[in-house]
Amino acid sequence: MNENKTNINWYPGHMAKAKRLIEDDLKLIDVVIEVIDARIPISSRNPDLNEMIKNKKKIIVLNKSDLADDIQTKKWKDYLTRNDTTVISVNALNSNKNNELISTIEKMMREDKKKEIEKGRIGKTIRVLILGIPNVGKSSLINRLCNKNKQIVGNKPGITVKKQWIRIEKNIELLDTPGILWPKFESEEVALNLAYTGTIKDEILDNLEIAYNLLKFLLSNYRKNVIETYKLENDQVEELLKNKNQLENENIMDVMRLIGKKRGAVMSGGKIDENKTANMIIKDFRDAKIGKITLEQLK
Ligand SMILES: Nc1nc2c(ncn2[C@@H]2O[C@H](COP(=O)(O)OP(=O)(O)OP(=O)(O)O)[C@@H](O)[C@H]2O)c(=O)[nH]1
Ligand SMILES: [Mg+2]
Repeated sequence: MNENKTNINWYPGHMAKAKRLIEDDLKLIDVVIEVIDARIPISSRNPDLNEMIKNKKKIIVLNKSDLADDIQTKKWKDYLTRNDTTVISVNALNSNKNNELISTIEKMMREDKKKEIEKGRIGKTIRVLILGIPNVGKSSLINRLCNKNKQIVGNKPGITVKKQWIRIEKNIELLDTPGILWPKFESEEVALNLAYTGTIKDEILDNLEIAYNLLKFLLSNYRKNVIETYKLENDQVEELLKNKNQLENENIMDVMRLIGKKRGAVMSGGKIDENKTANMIIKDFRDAKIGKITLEQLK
């Protein structure tokens, strides 16, 4: 990313505040659901939260699995499963995994419930904390689980601004929370992954640079998808990428301009509108128009 943009403030004050508010409620929580993005299972895990939730029962929800590569999602599911962590892949816009998620919560709490009953307490509410980075689908998941559009959702980060309890079954309550990032990303790769998927506000990013890096990844890992989506000629793309007379990044920009031309992103005078093309590629990726793509891949 260029220098001006690397110093962007993607950890606004409300995130630090949200983290403190969640910490206040932790003692009430029985189970933590960490919602992550199936397209970026590592970059979408907030390292700051591990310490906070280390003694809790955990479920990892690999959300947006409808947008991710199915083979990769299966691999990530196995990779992330632990003794104390169950992993479920879902599409929060579709309710067919609701029962699996609710029965997993109930199964995890079975022993505790038995103890409560022995003590003469019946019907204790199970309290579940929903955590995750912005725009990952926390509120959408809650809406599916309660079969109502109770929570406001939206395709940009920072939609939920306060924590809120929502009862989904007679004895299960969920706590929706604002998406939280961490103050310093470990690498440029993590920052880019979060930018591609719409976790960081688009207004503070350099879209041309984001689209360039995304296209570079797609051309190495999902070239066939790119060629089919934009109806390009394989030979022409190969030739542009092999051009030794200029730097590799210019070769990739040539492919981007070719895509712009194909899609009619042309300015008066015939020059390709690079910004428009960049925004289109980012949008096509987010809408899965280029296919089901996982950005962090397991072998
Ligand atoms: N395709 C797809 N889109 C999803 C899925 N889950 C959520 N979305 C979309 O992702 C966007 C963000 O969803 P939200 O539920 O608002 O995300 P959030 O995690 O609550 O975001 P914040 O409140 O900003 O932290 C919305 O446009 C949803 O429609 C999913 O599984 N698949
Ligand atoms: Mg939300």
